[in-house]
Amino acid sequence: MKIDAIHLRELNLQLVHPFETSFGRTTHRRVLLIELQSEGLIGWGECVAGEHPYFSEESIDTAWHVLQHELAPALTANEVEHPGKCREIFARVRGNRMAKGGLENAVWDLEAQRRGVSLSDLLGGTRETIPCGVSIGIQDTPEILMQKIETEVAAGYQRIKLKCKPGWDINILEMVRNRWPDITLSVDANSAYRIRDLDHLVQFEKFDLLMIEQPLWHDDFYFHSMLQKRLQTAICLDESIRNRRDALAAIDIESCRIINIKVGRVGGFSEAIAVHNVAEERGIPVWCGGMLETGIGRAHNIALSSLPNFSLPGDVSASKRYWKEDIVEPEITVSASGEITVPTVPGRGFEVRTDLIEKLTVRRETIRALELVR
Ligand code: OSB
Ligand code: MG
Repeated sequence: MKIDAIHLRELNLQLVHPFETSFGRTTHRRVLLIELQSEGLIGWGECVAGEHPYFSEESIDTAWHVLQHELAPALTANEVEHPGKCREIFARVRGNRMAKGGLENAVWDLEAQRRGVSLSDLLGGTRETIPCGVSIGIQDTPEILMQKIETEVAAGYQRIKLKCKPGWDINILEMVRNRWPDITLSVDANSAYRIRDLDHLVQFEKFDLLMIEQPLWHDDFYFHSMLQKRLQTAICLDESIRNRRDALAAIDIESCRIINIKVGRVGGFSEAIAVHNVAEERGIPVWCGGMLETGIGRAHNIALSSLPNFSLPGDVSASKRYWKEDIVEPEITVSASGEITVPTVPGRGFEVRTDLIEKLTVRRETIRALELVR
């Protein structure tokens, strides 16, 4: 396929509820969307880099820079026979995986339309529906948290994940387990603990958690492996897993027993599929993480979650938990049994509301293919 033009846009969107993790609170999202124009079709991608480089080294501003000056020019200068070729085209740019992922996924989005197949089919998906969980942030009071859990359990979500940090952990888990002894529960620390907290973390065992996500350093395997040896509860790695080789290393030294796959964190669908496959070969279940995406990133997460080894409920939930008005139509909804139906129509299966996007755009840039090289 020939890419004629790449449009970058920044949207400013207010979250319905602020989202707080151990590294900070988000009230608004600055969303970087990528629109690919190719032979009369339009592919969309969402770069999930945050407002600040707190979850990873990237931020929306670094991603914008790398997309505009490196990745988009490289893509328009190349013939792309298959979206899987993007990794090679982007290879000389080190890191910057969220920038790469946003662009690569737009190519997959386009390719699904070109071939007239669903994005799920193109990626190798097999599930008709995906199981959904929710990630609930740190709240101002435990009472507000209890209310939120009640709402989400009543909505049918299959797994509740609580953000935790020192001072918002054992006390909170006691309260939650007293009220809901049987729900599937997990925690995500986003690297809030150190190995010196080992005895403290061992106390999490009594809450019968499905997993403890990324308790230690964001770039660590070794100390997670030490910790996993001391815990019955499974450790799940998020931040630490950047690619297939990381997944292999983490599995081999038993740093984790579960892996969270975020397509942006690993640099796009190709690498996400590679992580999925290596985990599947070694009997390690995976689930799809979220980054407070709009409907575009969410549609892509749904397609990815339809692969066979995504056997645990993910953090992919309904649009209305994040946005008053989502930028896709229909918006993403979750059934009373906590499932999302995977679209079977060609492409991503959710139409992009370009009028609304136009209204929300605060910054834009276009990179065109050079006619000379054609
Ligand atoms: O660690 O999974 C995380 C949001 C922003 C950054 C990191 C994380 C999260 C979430 C939210 O947990 C998941 C979602 O609801 O999109
Ligand atoms: Mg996480």
